[in-house]
Amino acid sequence: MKNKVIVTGANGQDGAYLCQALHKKGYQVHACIRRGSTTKTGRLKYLDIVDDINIHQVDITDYISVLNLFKSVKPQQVYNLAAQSFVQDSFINPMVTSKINLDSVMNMLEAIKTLEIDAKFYQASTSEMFGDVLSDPQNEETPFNPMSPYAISKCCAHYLIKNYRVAYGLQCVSGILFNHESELRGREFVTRKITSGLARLAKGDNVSIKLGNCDSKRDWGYAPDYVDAMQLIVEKQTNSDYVVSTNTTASVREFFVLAANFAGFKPVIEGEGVNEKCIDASTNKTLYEIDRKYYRPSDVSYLRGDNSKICRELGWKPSHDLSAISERMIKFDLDLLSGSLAFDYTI
Ligand code: NAP
Ligand code: F7E
Repeated sequence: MKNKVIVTGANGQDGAYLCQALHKKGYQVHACIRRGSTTKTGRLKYLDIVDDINIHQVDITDYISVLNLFKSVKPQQVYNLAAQSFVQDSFINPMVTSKINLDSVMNMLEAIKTLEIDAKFYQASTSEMFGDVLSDPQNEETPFNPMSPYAISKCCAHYLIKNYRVAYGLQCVSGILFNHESELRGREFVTRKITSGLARLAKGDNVSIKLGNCDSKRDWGYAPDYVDAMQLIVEKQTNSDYVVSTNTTASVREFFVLAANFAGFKPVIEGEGVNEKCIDASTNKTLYEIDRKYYRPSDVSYLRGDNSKICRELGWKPSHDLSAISERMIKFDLDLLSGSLAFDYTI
């Protein structure tokens, strides 16, 4: 009989790639999405796996719904990827963020404990937990210093996982993943906002991209690599947490320049602070300007991971550098605009 696996957040960036990878490996995939006025399966459709997996409409903040899902499926593995994952929104909606990112984890751990299911549980922890970093680079031993309601909700969930592991012997692990991007990244995140905006400008639009803090530095990797890491963490059964990163760091500005070159522009940065802008030297077109509305009440200014534990113990390594990631994303966004790809992940 096939191993059964539940993936929450299945139509998110990571969830869709994970469902595809697990299906290819022969797992019976139970994809959990939340109910809406339309059934949102856009990314799963794009990856052409909707008909190969079992889709369940479950709001993970509701304990009874989670209990019923776990009772009916009796999974061997659970990957909890569902989240209110947009840091900026967590300052506007801190309570919803906490309910989705923390209470739902409690619901799932309680369901596994109550039903006495022999399942391995994976939690999507995040480099945002390191926040205003207390050492460099950041690894499994680095203390947390969160800077947003999002990061705080993820820290609490992270400690909850540790507690259920120690107190009840549950097989639950966390991957502390640094930023990872792809063609399927949501458009509100800065990399995709940049590549979709540049594609629009390259096709003749004249409205510049509005950005916030371009000094922010992130350790950016390629999402399918990180989905591979999640599976290694679960399948190798070490019951230990792992940092997943590329060990490099780049600013939002540096990402923009890389992507703008791939989109055919000659980007030149002018000005400082709120007066900073980027001009295309060939056409004099403004590519980006700063809009204070994208500044966060408190931001994480610098992240760089240390992936030595997962590389050494599980044999993982990243396959794409930032240049390759931005090239892929630009190509995808240009193809989308030229109509050669039919893809709408919002439905
Ligand atoms: P994403 O694209 O935002 O996907 C999150 C998914 O969760 C969405 O499909 C969303 O559904 C779903 N969801 C939200 N609330 C729900 C609820 N109440 N019930 C059921 N489903 C719900 O995020 P991602 O980039 O794939 O990230 C996956 C996970 O990794 C998240 O937990 C994120 O916090 C974490 N993480 C991400 C990164 C990164 O760089 N991508 C790094 C570290 C950790 P809707 O589409 O209906 O909103
Ligand atoms: O911001 C700055 C912004 O929203 C990156 C999530 O997947 O990764 C992601 O969180 C940086 C920040 O990602 C804009 O201030 C400048 O410093 O793309 P982001 P994030 O906040 O790092 C972590 C690991 C997760 O766990 C999260 O779920 O870019 N920035 N200008 C901007 N950011 C956005 N979104 N939009 C701008 O216009």
